[in-house]
Amino acid sequence: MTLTIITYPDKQLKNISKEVTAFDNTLHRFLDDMYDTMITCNGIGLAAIQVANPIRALLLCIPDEEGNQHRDNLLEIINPVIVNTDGSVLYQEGCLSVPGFYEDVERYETLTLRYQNRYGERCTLEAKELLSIAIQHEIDHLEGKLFIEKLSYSRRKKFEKEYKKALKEKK
Ligand code: QAP
Ligand code: CO
Repeated sequence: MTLTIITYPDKQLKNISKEVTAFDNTLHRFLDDMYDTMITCNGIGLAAIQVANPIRALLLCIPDEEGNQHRDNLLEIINPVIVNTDGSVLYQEGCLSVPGFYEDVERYETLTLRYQNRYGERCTLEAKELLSIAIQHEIDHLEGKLFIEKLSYSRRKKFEKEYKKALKEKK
């Protein structure tokens, strides 16, 4: 089942998501619905708050070299904590909750992540390249932050202008 993605400037996107404590069937069904939603909407990452559920859960499915996504590469990340970071990189990011807008954002180049999987088992992963960037983008959602908040004043102005124009044209 696909869920509805909420988009900027919906205030719910500012909510701080809560720790997951129940690793039960309700969570599993919700994660499955998040996956259907992410794939249907052509996303590589999705945080639970983007479908209006303020829990610390996110999905990532990074495409292979040919640009294809495989369910085997799906990461279901719950209660994540970044424990180590190194370097910095610029990458042109987008977001399913900010459709049609892409801008360069600075992120850590590599990181170590501790998290739980859908069964509550504790996991650790080392991330670099697009996975590292995507993890940071999605964890920001859990803190109520969007990538547009990391833009310089002038780029944020450019965003507000373009986005408002696009919203008007949609209606
Ligand atoms: C977050 O973003 C991300 O505007 C995931 O019209 C972004 O999946 C991680 C999307 C960049 C790392 C680097 C955006 C789809 C998808 C749009 C997404 C759109 C359709 C964004
Ligand atoms: Co996003």
